Order: sequence, then structure tokens, then C-alpha cells
Amino acid sequence: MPRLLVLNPNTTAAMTRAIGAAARAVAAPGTEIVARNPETGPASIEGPYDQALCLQPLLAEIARGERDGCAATVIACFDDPGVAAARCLVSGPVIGIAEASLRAAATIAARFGIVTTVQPAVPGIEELVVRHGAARVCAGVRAADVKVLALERPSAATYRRIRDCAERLLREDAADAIILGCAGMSALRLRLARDLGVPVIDGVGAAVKWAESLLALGLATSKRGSYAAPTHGRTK
Ligand code: 5HY
Repeated sequence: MPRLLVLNPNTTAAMTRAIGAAARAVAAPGTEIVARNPETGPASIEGPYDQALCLQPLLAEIARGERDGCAATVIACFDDPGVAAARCLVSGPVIGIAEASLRAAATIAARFGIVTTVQPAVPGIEELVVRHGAARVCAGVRAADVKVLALERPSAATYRRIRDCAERLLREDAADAIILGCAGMSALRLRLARDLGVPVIDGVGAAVKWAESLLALGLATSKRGSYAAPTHGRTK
């Protein structure tokens, strides 16, 4: 059975443990989840600078993961940093949790909303929505004004901010489902779905199931064209 690398691009080990738990909660029996984070880089990713800062350590970890026998990689950060570059670097499928969430949401809802952490993260997520052809079905992207690291042990106030933000997407933007716009929110999915009464999508889970499906279909990244292996600047 396959070994999946689930990579948290920030350096916060507690968050990596929570992401690993969310991945194992949905993985098929026999799928081995390898949850890792780079030793260097930003402690949390909350905008364009952090996204750039995490890239080189992220790519080095993905190359290491494939050397360690991981058949596919999940990039567990809702900004999907480095997905295209990683698809050049390794041959196994590479899936970003934002892309996986968007595809799942567009399948189960006519309109969906995305709740993320802080305002600086919003424009990048809006770009991802457009890039993946989901602008027509995305009711909106809203920030709950909670720091990424506040999700390690979310307080009642933090939970309320996320729930209230989701309710605004349902009430004011006419969303029919909610996407959790941060890997650190995975553990809140069931409670939010119960409180909101609509489907709530966690990208870590969606990406793990998608990776398993691609591997079960015998599919890997095409090495013809854009995702061809790099001929220079390989990470050591
Ligand atoms: C994430 N940051 O999923 C993103 C969410 C965000 O460290 N993990 C992070 O706010 O951009």
C-alpha cells in the first residue's frame, strides 16, 4: 500500500502533528501517512512573503520524501505554495489542499465560500480560485481574523470567529458549502458542519483521498512539457 508524504510547509511541529492526524483520519487502511515539515522557513504562512520564504526548504523536503519511497505528496498549506515546481521535481502526484478543496466543493455545491485566517492571505487565495476555474462558483473568500498559530489550540473565541465568518458567507454571499482555508482548521470540520448545517470541506482530507485515487488509477505526473524534470538547479 502507498506511502503518502503530507507536508506542512511551515516549521510548526504541533501543526504538522494535527495535519498528520487529519490525514490519517481519512486515509484508507494500509495507506501510510508521512507527516513532515521543513526545519527552516516561516513558523506560519500568512501572505506572499512567507509563501516565498517556505519554497526552497519545501522543495528539498519533497525531494527527500520521494527518495524515502513516498508515492505522492500533499502540500498541506491553503496557499498551495510550490505545487507546480514540485510537480517538476518528483514523479509522483503532487496535490495542494486548496486545489483539492476547490474541486471537491465544485462537485457538491453550486456555490461555496472559503474561510481563511488573515486578510493578507485573501488575495492569493482569490488568485487560486481563478487559476482553477472556480471563480463562477466561489461565493467569496473571507478572513476570520485569526492567526494561523492560534489554531494550534483554538480558543472558544477563535472558533466563534471562524463560525461567524462562515455564517456571513452563507447568509450574505449565498454560499451553499464552506471550505476551510487553512490546514490548521482541519480539526474543526465536523463541529462546524454540525453548527452550520452545510457541507464543510477540509483540504487535507480531500487531498489525501485524491492522492489515493490517482495512485489507484496508476497515474503519476507527466514528465512531458511543463512538469518535465529540471535539468539544472536540482536540490541536493
Ligand atoms: C496554511 N498558512 O494552511 C496557510 C493558511 C493561510 O501556515 N498554513 C499556513 O492563512 O494562508
